[in-house]
Amino acid sequence: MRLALMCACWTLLLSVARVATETGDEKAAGEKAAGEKAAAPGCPIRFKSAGQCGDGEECPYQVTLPPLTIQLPKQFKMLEKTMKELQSLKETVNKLKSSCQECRKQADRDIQQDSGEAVPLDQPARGDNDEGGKPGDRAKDQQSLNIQEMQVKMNRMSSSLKNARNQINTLQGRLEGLNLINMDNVNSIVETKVANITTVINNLNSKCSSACPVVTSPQFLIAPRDCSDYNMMVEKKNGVYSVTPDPRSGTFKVYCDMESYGGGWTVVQRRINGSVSFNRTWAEYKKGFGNLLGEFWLGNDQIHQLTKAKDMVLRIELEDFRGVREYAKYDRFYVSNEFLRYRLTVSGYSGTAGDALHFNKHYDHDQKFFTTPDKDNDMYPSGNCGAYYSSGWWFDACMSANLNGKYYKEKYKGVRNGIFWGTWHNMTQEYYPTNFRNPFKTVKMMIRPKNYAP
Ligand SMILES: [Ca+2]
Repeated sequence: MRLALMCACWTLLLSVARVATETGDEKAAGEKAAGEKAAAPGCPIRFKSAGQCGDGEECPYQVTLPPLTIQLPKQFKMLEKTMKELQSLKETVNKLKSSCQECRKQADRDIQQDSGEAVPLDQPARGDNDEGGKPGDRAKDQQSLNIQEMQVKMNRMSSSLKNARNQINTLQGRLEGLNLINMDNVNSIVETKVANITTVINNLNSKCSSACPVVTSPQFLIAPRDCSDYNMMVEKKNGVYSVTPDPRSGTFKVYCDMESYGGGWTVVQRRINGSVSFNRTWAEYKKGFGNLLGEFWLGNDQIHQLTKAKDMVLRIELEDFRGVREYAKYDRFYVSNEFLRYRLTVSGYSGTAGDALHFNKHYDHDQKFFTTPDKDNDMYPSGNCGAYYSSGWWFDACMSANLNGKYYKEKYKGVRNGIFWGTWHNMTQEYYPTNFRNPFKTVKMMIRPKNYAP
């Protein structure tokens, strides 16, 4: 609540000061001063002495405050409204009361009139036995007629009441009927709609089963994410297929091995004849190079997308020129994106070729970044392993495996920059730089979802 004083009060203070300087003896002077202040325009505050000051007593001055304006919250409007309504109710009640009293008076008057004329109804009917003759018979006849009229009226009223009652009953019946009809309507509408929908669905089903082409599996409606998604096809055939591991990154072609070890393999690298150089730049390894039907690197971006879309296993197939074939399988294989420099995550070895990717604590390719001859992300501080070994790979400092090395068709000496797998069965023979290095005839790196069921 906010109080607003309507007058500027410095004049009041001035007045108090002036009056306080006056002596209490001069009552007239004090009154005059009060008179002056009362006459002052615009300020309704009044200050006047109401008696004489004695020694040690307080002067009996009076202060008359101006009217205050008090602003009340909105809710008080409701109070005002309620009061008004109450007032109008009161008036209505009073009117009703007075009209009631009027009615009562009228009724009393009517009763008095009736009692003056009425005859008890249980008296025998008159006029039939003693016609004419006696004085007052006419009056009696008149009374009898009046009574008959009243009876007729009463009968009419009674029948009217009965009619009204019947009408009320009829209306009540209609109302109930309407309610029932409404519910029935709703039910019937719902039932009709359901029936219609069922019919439509049945029609569609019957049409589809007879006319539509065979839809084998809803998975075919979705773009295959890797070669394993093509496994539902009746004919499992090796070849180039389109995959979409991540719809945002688009579709690209891959070579699918649909025959080896249950099929469903997406091949990420292959060496078969040395027709394609793997001494390539970062940009080339990024988007892939070679020929999907021959030798190729699928591309680091594509490998990232594939290994990100599903948990993948990696299978490496190796064969040397002596006809020895071995494999290494890893239960987990993931390649990060370019921002993380295509870091390799590989673990869970099984196979026959040995775990060359985790050779020992000095040569471990797990969690290593990708390095190319033009981009050094390796662990070797004084040089670029990619440049030294003419390859793009997840070099440590530098390597115990490098499947992207040079393709030698014969054994070679010097820098071990050929395709290399450090746990190969005869590797101890080529330990010294003066010894011959054994080349590999074929290499294949392929991936498949971990939960794949052929
Ligand atoms: Ca380096």
